[in-house]
Amino acid sequence: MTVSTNLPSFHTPGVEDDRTGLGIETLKRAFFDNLYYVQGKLPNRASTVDYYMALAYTVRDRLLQRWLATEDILTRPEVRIVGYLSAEFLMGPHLGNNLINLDIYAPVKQAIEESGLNLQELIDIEEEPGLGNGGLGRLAACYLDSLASLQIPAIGYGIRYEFGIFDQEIVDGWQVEITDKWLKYGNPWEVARPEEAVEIKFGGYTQPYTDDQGRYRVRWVPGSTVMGIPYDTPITGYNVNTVNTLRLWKAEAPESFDFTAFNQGDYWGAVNDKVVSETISKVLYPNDEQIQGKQLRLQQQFFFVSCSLQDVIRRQLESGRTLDTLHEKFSLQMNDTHPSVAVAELMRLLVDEHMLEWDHAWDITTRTLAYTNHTLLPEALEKWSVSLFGSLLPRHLEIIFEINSRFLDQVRLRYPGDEARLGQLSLIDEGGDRSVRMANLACVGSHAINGVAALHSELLKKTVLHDFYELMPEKFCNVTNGVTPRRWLALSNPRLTALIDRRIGNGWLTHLDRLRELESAADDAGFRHEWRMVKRDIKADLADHIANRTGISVNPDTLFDIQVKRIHEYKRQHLNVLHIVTLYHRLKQNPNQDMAGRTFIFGGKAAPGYDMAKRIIKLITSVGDVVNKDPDVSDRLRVVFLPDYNVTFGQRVYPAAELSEQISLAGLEASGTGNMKFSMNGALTIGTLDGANVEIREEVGAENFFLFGMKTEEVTALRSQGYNPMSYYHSNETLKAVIDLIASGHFSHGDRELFRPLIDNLLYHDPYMLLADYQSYVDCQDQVDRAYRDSENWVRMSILNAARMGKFSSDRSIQDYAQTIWQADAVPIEIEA
Ligand code: 73E
Repeated sequence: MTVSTNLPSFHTPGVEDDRTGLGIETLKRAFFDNLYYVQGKLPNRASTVDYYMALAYTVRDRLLQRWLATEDILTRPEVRIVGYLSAEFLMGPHLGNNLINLDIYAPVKQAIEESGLNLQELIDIEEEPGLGNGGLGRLAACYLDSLASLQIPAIGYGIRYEFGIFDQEIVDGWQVEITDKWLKYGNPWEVARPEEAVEIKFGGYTQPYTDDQGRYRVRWVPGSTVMGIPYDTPITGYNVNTVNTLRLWKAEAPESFDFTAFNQGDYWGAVNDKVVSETISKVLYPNDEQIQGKQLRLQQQFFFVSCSLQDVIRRQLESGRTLDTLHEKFSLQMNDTHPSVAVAELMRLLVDEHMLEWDHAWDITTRTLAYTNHTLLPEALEKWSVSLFGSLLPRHLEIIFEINSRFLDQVRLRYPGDEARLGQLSLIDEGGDRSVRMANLACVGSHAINGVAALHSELLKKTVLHDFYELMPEKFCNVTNGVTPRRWLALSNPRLTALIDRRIGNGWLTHLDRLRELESAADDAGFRHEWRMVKRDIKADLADHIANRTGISVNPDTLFDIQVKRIHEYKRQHLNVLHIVTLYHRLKQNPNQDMAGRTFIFGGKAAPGYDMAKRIIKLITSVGDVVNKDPDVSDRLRVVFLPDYNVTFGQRVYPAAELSEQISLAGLEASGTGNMKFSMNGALTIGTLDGANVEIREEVGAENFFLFGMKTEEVTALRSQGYNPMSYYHSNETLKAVIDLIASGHFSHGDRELFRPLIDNLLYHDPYMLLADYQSYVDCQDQVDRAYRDSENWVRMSILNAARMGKFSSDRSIQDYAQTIWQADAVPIEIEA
């Protein structure tokens, strides 16, 4: 199906429109026009931010026709829409990405340069919308890019947090959190749509009643109301007319409030109600995979889910359809359990508000919703205490009890007398303080359940969702994660992109499997030389950046060994540190030790309340302080912790990497996506058989991947056998020396207490089994060292890594979702000239 739009055009033939034209003179005129009329500035008074804003509006003008055309086709009854429900969208800066996707980078660069400005400077000044914690939020952003690029009509639904993920500063080696004021200068990419605001209710009580047909019904009498105001951001597809929408909801107090209260003299009360309402979308919870069970978090979840479902229902009815066919027009994907209250809210909307029969509503609900699980970590499984849930959402709690009762009846028929299984499958955890299990709710209320990498999907079936798998195996599937090569190659690594273009032509950015055509180039010495030169230049740029940001000078001719991701014990940044201290110890013992110089680069945020993670940051910076200043080693070892790792910095760091650290304990990293970004940019991986590492290794070939560590089955076996970390400490002389060195205060000015919590945890508990994997890791790192010194072969492996990453384009992931879960098709849009 190709659709053309007949939206009115305001174009006068023969005259380039200031809002759409792409001629250099037109672009310049439009740019200064926006500076004057939108920013209200003359060039001699304008700051870089003003120029950035003027350019952003100039670019936005140029996508509006396509955006409106895409919005227009959503109203057609036959067009199927994917709704991606996610509490996080970690979009990264928009300007550069839109220049690439609209294919206007070159003319805009020329226009900006002819205006005496520097395009890169304007791109760099954009404050990124950090509305996510890490991989899960960034995945949502990559998926929006691919949905648009594949011309699949889609809407991303989430929360417009006023404060996104905090900015990280490092003070005296420790993380300090600073509020992220991303909206400070305004946001040129969003359009508020207050006319499409919806009402969201909380609290109160429920009341049974009989309707005019004599049927038993329930009415919810809420205790309070807030408004959800949609803010839309255009999501451009790459070289296509599709421009989808990211719709983020902001919470506001209903307007009527303040006036009545004001008239009654309760000025404080009126203002306070407003403050309380607006708190809902105030700040992103900065915890990655650690649930705190705070009431505000449940309010946020319900808020954006209810806003989005009401929006979906409005669109369904406005397209001329009835709610009986909601599942034919919409497919709604729940990004983890964060939006899983959607199961209960969609039932409530259909049954209580739109008067459908329960069974009919249930059929529609389960055919509309699907659930992606992103983690096996027990501390990330969402549960809400029944009393908290009931006080905030009394009607939803009743609905969940009803769903549960009907569901458990079916389970009883299938497994008569199996009380233990019933207890496991129940939506309610009856142990201790009773709680609602959101993963169970999501499983029961969805027609599809997927994990995010092959290994993860298998482990889901064997462990946390085992009973659900036995009961409903047909719902389970795998969709391995992917990342968008537009942002993670074309935008972030233009030099490598140009080199690849010269070798294999273009077209590969949308058909990433075509990178395989580079395989033969790996044997071409000339090409290897060019590849090496590109990497060398980018490393030099990163070295400059590191010097500016931290004052640490690093040598671009050393091996750039990089670990960037959230700081978490299961990701084992401290295993990386044990290796660094091992090398340090070796060099101190034998200063003539033959080894390639290495620069270890770390980046990542710790959840503000996660003491162990914050101490790991302090350990990295402390080891760096000693190593970088020690003349015995500092020509061969450098350790850098780069503050405030985010999407913008990721775009600098992946292209410069030579070794990618993916060293989680096997079975704990569901997929990982940084691993893909590194490898696409020609870094080799040192990693465990965990998450998507397994599939990356399959694709690039075992000989081009540095594998170490226990496999999941070995981890399970060791644990059940009774793991004793101390035995590794006593039986491994180097390991003991390394741990003793840290414990002695060598890296903490003699303070033996600073790292004691970390060391004691390793020696007495070691839940992530660093000590068990230590020797295998160090041996593997020695292999890396030898491989790096055979530089021709290293470059060969680097080229082969990039060449074989086609599978990990998010385009492939989205095609998998579209075929197996959403049944969604491309709808190419024709725009009349
Ligand atoms: O392995 C990653 C995965 O690549 C996983 O840890 C991450 O999701 C990525 C994308 O699939 C993830 N984040 C969360 N759960 N899994 C999470 C949980 C609670 C709050 C915020 C994020």
